[in-house]
Amino acid sequence: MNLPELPADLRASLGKARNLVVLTGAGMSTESGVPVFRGPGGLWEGNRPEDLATPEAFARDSEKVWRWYRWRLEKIALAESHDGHRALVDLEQGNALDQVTVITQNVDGMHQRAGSRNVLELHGNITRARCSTHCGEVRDSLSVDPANCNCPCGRGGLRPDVVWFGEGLDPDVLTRAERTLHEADMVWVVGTSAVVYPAAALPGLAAGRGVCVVEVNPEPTPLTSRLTHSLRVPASAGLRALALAVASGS
Ligand code: BV8
Repeated sequence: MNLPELPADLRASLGKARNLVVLTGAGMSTESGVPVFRGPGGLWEGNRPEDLATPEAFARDSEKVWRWYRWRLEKIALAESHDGHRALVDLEQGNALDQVTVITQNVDGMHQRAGSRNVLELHGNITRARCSTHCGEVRDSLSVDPANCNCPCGRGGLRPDVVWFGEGLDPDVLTRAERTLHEADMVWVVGTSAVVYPAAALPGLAAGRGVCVVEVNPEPTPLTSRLTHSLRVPASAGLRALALAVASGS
Protein backbone atom coordinates (compact mmCIF):
# COMPACT_ATOMS: atom_id res chain seq x y z
CA MET A 1 0.00 0.00 0.00
CA ASN A 2 1.36 3.46 -0.89
CA LEU A 3 1.31 5.59 2.23
CA PRO A 4 1.09 9.38 1.86
CA GLU A 5 4.00 11.58 2.94
CA LEU A 6 2.88 13.69 5.92
CA PRO A 7 3.93 17.38 6.16
CA ALA A 8 6.46 18.22 8.89
CA ASP A 9 4.05 20.41 10.88
CA LEU A 10 1.48 17.58 10.95
CA ARG A 11 4.16 15.08 12.06
CA ALA A 12 5.09 17.46 14.88
CA SER A 13 1.45 17.67 16.06
CA LEU A 14 1.06 13.91 15.82
CA GLY A 15 4.13 13.42 18.01
CA LYS A 16 2.59 15.56 20.75
CA ALA A 17 -0.94 14.09 20.65
CA ARG A 18 -2.25 12.26 23.74
CA ASN A 19 -6.06 12.15 23.28
CA LEU A 20 -7.16 11.16 19.77
CA VAL A 21 -10.74 11.23 18.45
CA VAL A 22 -11.51 9.64 15.08
CA LEU A 23 -14.86 10.58 13.50
CA THR A 24 -15.82 8.18 10.71
CA GLY A 25 -18.49 7.98 8.03
CA ALA A 26 -19.53 5.58 5.29
CA GLY A 27 -16.25 6.07 3.40
CA MET A 28 -14.53 4.21 6.25
CA SER A 29 -16.34 1.05 5.11
CA THR A 30 -15.96 1.49 1.34
CA GLU A 31 -12.73 -0.54 1.16
CA SER A 32 -14.53 -3.27 3.11
CA GLY A 33 -17.14 -3.53 0.36
CA VAL A 34 -19.97 -1.70 2.15
CA PRO A 35 -21.62 0.87 -0.20
CA VAL A 36 -21.55 4.58 0.70
CA PHE A 37 -24.70 6.63 1.18
CA ARG A 38 -24.12 9.29 -1.46
CA GLY A 39 -22.41 9.19 -4.80
CA PRO A 40 -21.76 6.21 -7.12
CA GLY A 41 -22.92 2.84 -5.76
CA GLY A 42 -24.98 4.52 -3.02
CA LEU A 43 -28.38 3.54 -4.38
CA TRP A 44 -30.61 0.54 -3.80
CA GLU A 45 -33.05 -0.49 -6.54
CA GLY A 46 -33.04 3.16 -7.71
CA ASN A 47 -33.96 4.42 -4.25
CA ARG A 48 -31.96 7.10 -2.40
CA PRO A 49 -31.01 6.13 1.17
CA GLU A 50 -32.39 9.43 2.42
CA ASP A 51 -35.81 8.32 1.10
CA LEU A 52 -35.60 4.92 2.81
CA ALA A 53 -33.95 5.78 6.16
CA THR A 54 -36.99 7.66 7.53
CA PRO A 55 -39.90 6.84 9.88
CA GLU A 56 -42.27 7.87 7.07
CA ALA A 57 -40.78 5.32 4.66
CA PHE A 58 -41.16 2.63 7.34
CA ALA A 59 -44.75 3.61 8.06
CA ARG A 60 -45.51 3.63 4.32
CA ASP A 61 -43.87 0.30 3.46
CA SER A 62 -42.04 -1.47 6.30
CA GLU A 63 -41.40 -4.54 4.13
CA LYS A 64 -39.54 -2.46 1.51
CA VAL A 65 -37.45 -0.75 4.19
CA TRP A 66 -36.61 -4.11 5.78
CA ARG A 67 -35.62 -5.55 2.39
CA TRP A 68 -33.14 -2.66 1.99
CA TYR A 69 -31.71 -3.26 5.46
CA ARG A 70 -31.38 -7.00 4.83
CA TRP A 71 -29.55 -6.22 1.55
CA ARG A 72 -27.14 -4.03 3.56
CA LEU A 73 -26.78 -6.68 6.28
CA GLU A 74 -25.78 -9.23 3.62
CA LYS A 75 -23.11 -6.80 2.32
CA ILE A 76 -21.89 -6.17 5.87
CA ALA A 77 -21.74 -9.92 6.67
CA LEU A 78 -19.32 -10.37 3.72
CA ALA A 79 -17.28 -7.25 4.59
CA GLU A 80 -13.78 -7.55 5.99
CA SER A 81 -11.86 -5.03 8.08
CA HIS A 82 -9.13 -3.17 6.23
CA ASP A 83 -5.78 -1.81 7.37
CA GLY A 84 -7.36 1.50 8.39
CA HIS A 85 -9.54 -0.32 10.95
CA ARG A 86 -6.49 -2.25 12.15
CA ALA A 87 -4.40 0.93 12.44
CA LEU A 88 -6.98 2.34 14.89
CA VAL A 89 -6.98 -0.89 16.90
CA ASP A 90 -3.15 -0.79 17.05
CA LEU A 91 -3.30 2.75 18.44
CA GLU A 92 -6.00 1.86 20.98
CA GLN A 93 -4.00 -1.16 22.18
CA GLY A 94 -0.62 0.56 22.01
CA ASN A 95 0.90 3.02 24.50
CA ALA A 96 1.66 5.96 22.24
CA LEU A 97 -1.62 7.65 23.25
CA ASP A 98 -3.54 8.00 26.51
CA GLN A 99 -6.94 7.68 24.80
CA VAL A 100 -8.35 6.74 21.38
CA THR A 101 -12.10 7.26 20.80
CA VAL A 102 -13.87 6.28 17.59
CA ILE A 103 -17.09 8.19 16.96
CA THR A 104 -18.83 6.67 13.97
CA GLN A 105 -21.88 7.63 11.91
CA ASN A 106 -21.85 4.12 10.51
CA VAL A 107 -24.27 1.47 11.70
CA ASP A 108 -22.31 -1.54 10.35
CA GLY A 109 -20.29 -2.39 13.47
CA MET A 110 -17.08 -2.68 11.40
CA HIS A 111 -14.90 -0.86 13.96
CA GLN A 112 -15.93 -3.24 16.74
CA ARG A 113 -15.50 -6.26 14.45
CA ALA A 114 -11.90 -5.12 13.78
CA GLY A 115 -11.23 -4.92 17.54
CA SER A 116 -11.86 -1.26 18.48
CA ARG A 117 -13.37 -1.15 21.96
CA ASN A 118 -13.94 2.58 22.59
CA VAL A 119 -16.58 3.23 19.92
CA LEU A 120 -19.52 5.66 20.03
CA GLU A 121 -22.24 4.80 17.49
CA LEU A 122 -23.99 8.11 16.75
CA HIS A 123 -26.61 6.54 14.48
CA GLY A 124 -27.18 3.16 16.14
CA ASN A 125 -26.45 -0.32 14.82
CA ILE A 126 -28.11 -2.14 11.91
CA THR A 127 -27.64 -5.62 13.43
CA ARG A 128 -30.17 -4.83 16.19
CA ALA A 129 -33.96 -4.42 15.78
CA ARG A 130 -36.18 -2.74 18.39
CA CYS A 131 -39.87 -2.04 18.84
CA SER A 132 -41.03 1.29 17.34
CA THR A 133 -42.82 2.00 20.64
CA HIS A 134 -39.62 1.39 22.69
CA CYS A 135 -41.52 -1.37 24.57
CA GLY A 136 -38.15 -2.99 25.35
CA GLU A 137 -38.24 -5.76 22.73
CA VAL A 138 -34.79 -6.00 21.05
CA ARG A 139 -33.92 -8.68 18.48
CA ASP A 140 -31.22 -9.62 15.98
CA SER A 141 -32.29 -7.85 12.77
CA LEU A 142 -31.92 -11.06 10.78
CA SER A 143 -34.61 -12.69 12.96
CA VAL A 144 -37.24 -10.16 11.78
CA ASP A 145 -39.55 -11.25 8.93
CA PRO A 146 -39.77 -8.27 6.49
CA ALA A 147 -43.32 -9.33 5.57
CA ASN A 148 -44.47 -9.38 9.20
CA CYS A 149 -42.49 -7.17 11.57
CA ASN A 150 -45.21 -6.71 14.18
CA CYS A 151 -43.79 -6.55 17.68
CA PRO A 152 -45.03 -9.22 20.14
CA CYS A 153 -46.19 -6.31 22.35
CA GLY A 154 -48.97 -5.85 19.83
CA ARG A 155 -48.56 -2.07 19.68
CA GLY A 156 -45.59 -1.39 17.45
CA GLY A 157 -43.42 -2.71 14.66
CA LEU A 158 -39.89 -4.14 14.94
CA ARG A 159 -37.55 -1.68 13.18
CA PRO A 160 -33.78 -1.39 12.76
CA ASP A 161 -32.19 0.15 15.89
CA VAL A 162 -30.76 3.08 13.93
CA VAL A 163 -31.38 6.84 13.90
CA TRP A 164 -33.42 7.78 10.83
CA PHE A 165 -33.51 11.21 9.18
CA GLY A 166 -35.78 13.45 11.21
CA GLU A 167 -35.16 11.43 14.39
CA GLY A 168 -33.07 12.74 17.25
CA LEU A 169 -29.81 11.06 18.20
CA ASP A 170 -29.58 9.38 21.62
CA PRO A 171 -28.91 12.43 23.85
CA ASP A 172 -26.46 10.48 26.05
CA VAL A 173 -24.42 9.35 23.04
CA LEU A 174 -24.38 12.85 21.56
CA THR A 175 -23.36 14.41 24.89
CA ARG A 176 -20.51 11.90 25.28
CA ALA A 177 -19.39 12.61 21.72
CA GLU A 178 -19.41 16.37 22.29
CA ARG A 179 -17.47 16.00 25.56
CA THR A 180 -14.93 13.79 23.81
CA LEU A 181 -14.41 16.41 21.11
CA HIS A 182 -14.00 19.13 23.75
CA GLU A 183 -11.24 17.07 25.43
CA ALA A 184 -9.41 15.90 22.29
CA ASP A 185 -5.98 17.25 21.30
CA MET A 186 -6.02 15.51 17.90
CA VAL A 187 -9.00 14.74 15.61
CA TRP A 188 -9.15 12.69 12.41
CA VAL A 189 -12.28 12.97 10.21
CA VAL A 190 -12.42 9.94 7.93
CA GLY A 191 -14.73 9.04 5.04
CA THR A 192 -17.59 11.43 5.62
CA SER A 193 -19.18 13.90 3.21
CA ALA A 194 -19.89 16.09 6.27
CA VAL A 195 -23.47 16.90 5.20
CA VAL A 196 -25.40 15.02 7.91
CA TYR A 197 -26.05 16.93 11.11
CA PRO A 198 -25.55 17.02 14.03
CA ALA A 199 -22.55 14.70 13.33
CA ALA A 200 -21.07 17.16 10.82
CA ALA A 201 -20.89 19.82 13.54
CA LEU A 202 -18.66 17.72 15.82
CA PRO A 203 -15.23 18.40 14.23
CA GLY A 204 -15.87 22.14 14.69
CA LEU A 205 -15.89 21.61 18.47
CA ALA A 206 -12.19 20.80 18.21
CA ALA A 207 -11.20 22.96 15.22
CA GLY A 208 -12.76 25.95 16.99
CA ARG A 209 -10.27 25.42 19.88
CA GLY A 210 -7.27 25.40 17.56
CA VAL A 211 -6.89 21.61 17.80
CA CYS A 212 -5.26 19.84 14.84
CA VAL A 213 -8.07 18.29 12.74
CA VAL A 214 -7.06 16.07 9.81
CA GLU A 215 -9.45 15.00 7.05
CA VAL A 216 -8.87 11.66 5.29
CA ASN A 217 -11.01 11.57 2.14
CA PRO A 218 -10.21 11.25 -1.58
CA GLU A 219 -12.66 14.16 -2.11
CA PRO A 220 -12.93 17.62 -0.52
CA THR A 221 -15.95 18.25 1.75
CA PRO A 222 -17.70 21.30 3.25
CA LEU A 223 -15.40 20.80 6.26
CA THR A 224 -12.14 20.96 4.28
CA SER A 225 -11.64 24.70 4.49
CA ARG A 226 -11.96 24.61 8.31
CA LEU A 227 -9.44 21.83 8.87
CA THR A 228 -5.71 21.89 9.50
CA HIS A 229 -4.81 19.18 6.96
CA SER A 230 -6.57 17.11 4.29
CA LEU A 231 -5.10 13.83 3.05
CA ARG A 232 -6.63 13.08 -0.36
CA VAL A 233 -6.19 9.34 0.07
CA PRO A 234 -8.40 6.37 1.02
CA ALA A 235 -9.02 5.60 4.70
CA SER A 236 -6.72 2.58 4.83
CA ALA A 237 -3.62 4.42 3.60
CA GLY A 238 -4.34 7.66 5.45
CA LEU A 239 -4.98 6.00 8.80
CA ARG A 240 -1.96 3.72 8.60
CA ALA A 241 0.32 6.68 7.74
CA LEU A 242 -1.09 8.75 10.64
CA ALA A 243 -0.89 5.83 13.06
CA LEU A 244 2.75 5.11 12.13
CA ALA A 245 3.61 8.77 12.69
CA VAL A 246 1.94 8.74 16.13
CA ALA A 247 3.60 5.45 17.11
CA SER A 248 7.04 6.71 16.04
CA GLY A 249 6.58 9.87 18.14
CA SER A 250 7.20 11.55 14.80
C1 BV8 B 1 -31.80 15.24 13.66
C2 BV8 B 1 -28.55 5.76 10.11
C3 BV8 B 1 -33.47 16.60 14.68
C4 BV8 B 1 -29.56 5.16 9.21
C5 BV8 B 1 -28.08 8.00 9.26
C6 BV8 B 1 -29.15 20.67 11.23
C7 BV8 B 1 -29.27 20.24 12.54
C8 BV8 B 1 -29.98 19.08 12.84
C9 BV8 B 1 -30.56 18.32 11.82
C10 BV8 B 1 -30.43 18.74 10.51
C11 BV8 B 1 -29.74 19.90 10.21
N1 BV8 B 1 -29.79 20.06 8.87
C12 BV8 B 1 -30.46 19.02 8.30
C13 BV8 B 1 -30.89 18.23 9.28
C14 BV8 B 1 -31.67 17.00 9.08
C15 BV8 B 1 -30.79 15.77 8.87
C16 BV8 B 1 -29.63 16.03 7.97
O1 BV8 B 1 -28.51 16.28 8.43
N2 BV8 B 1 -29.88 15.94 6.66
C17 BV8 B 1 -28.83 16.13 5.68
C18 BV8 B 1 -28.96 15.05 4.58
C19 BV8 B 1 -28.94 17.53 5.12
N3 BV8 B 1 -30.33 15.27 10.15
C20 BV8 B 1 -31.13 14.43 10.80
O2 BV8 B 1 -32.24 14.12 10.42
C21 BV8 B 1 -30.58 13.88 12.10
N4 BV8 B 1 -31.61 14.06 13.08
O3 BV8 B 1 -30.96 16.04 13.83
O4 BV8 B 1 -33.13 15.40 13.98
C22 BV8 B 1 -34.19 16.15 15.88
C23 BV8 B 1 -33.65 16.43 17.13
C24 BV8 B 1 -34.33 16.04 18.25
C25 BV8 B 1 -35.56 15.34 18.12
C26 BV8 B 1 -36.07 15.03 16.85
C27 BV8 B 1 -35.38 15.45 15.72
C28 BV8 B 1 -30.37 12.38 12.03
C29 BV8 B 1 -29.31 12.07 11.04
C30 BV8 B 1 -29.00 10.57 11.09
C31 BV8 B 1 -29.52 9.88 9.84
N5 BV8 B 1 -29.13 8.47 9.85
N6 BV8 B 1 -27.73 6.71 9.34
C32 BV8 B 1 -28.95 4.14 8.28
O5 BV8 B 1 -27.72 4.09 8.13
O6 BV8 B 1 -29.72 3.39 7.68
S1 BV8 B 1 -27.09 9.07 8.42
C33 BV8 B 1 -26.29 8.29 7.15
O7 BV8 B 1 -25.55 9.31 6.51
C34 BV8 B 1 -25.25 7.26 7.55
O8 BV8 B 1 -25.10 7.09 8.94
C35 BV8 B 1 -23.97 7.88 6.97
O9 BV8 B 1 -22.84 7.51 7.65
C36 BV8 B 1 -24.31 9.29 7.19
C37 BV8 B 1 -23.50 10.40 6.69
O10 BV8 B 1 -23.06 10.10 5.44
P1 BV8 B 1 -21.51 9.83 5.30
O11 BV8 B 1 -21.11 8.87 6.38
O12 BV8 B 1 -20.79 11.10 5.25
O13 BV8 B 1 -21.46 9.03 3.98
P2 BV8 B 1 -21.57 9.61 2.49
O14 BV8 B 1 -21.95 8.46 1.62
O15 BV8 B 1 -22.42 10.86 2.50
O16 BV8 B 1 -20.08 10.10 2.14
C38 BV8 B 1 -19.05 9.14 2.04
C39 BV8 B 1 -17.76 9.91 2.03
O17 BV8 B 1 -16.66 8.97 2.04
C40 BV8 B 1 -17.58 10.78 0.80
O18 BV8 B 1 -17.10 12.06 1.18
C41 BV8 B 1 -16.51 10.03 -0.02
O19 BV8 B 1 -15.68 10.93 -0.74
C42 BV8 B 1 -15.73 9.36 1.05
N7 BV8 B 1 -15.03 8.12 0.66
C43 BV8 B 1 -15.40 7.23 -0.28
N8 BV8 B 1 -14.48 6.22 -0.31
C44 BV8 B 1 -13.55 6.49 0.66
C45 BV8 B 1 -13.91 7.70 1.28
N9 BV8 B 1 -13.19 8.24 2.28
C46 BV8 B 1 -12.08 7.58 2.67
N10 BV8 B 1 -11.68 6.41 2.14
C47 BV8 B 1 -12.39 5.83 1.13
N11 BV8 B 1 -11.97 4.67 0.59
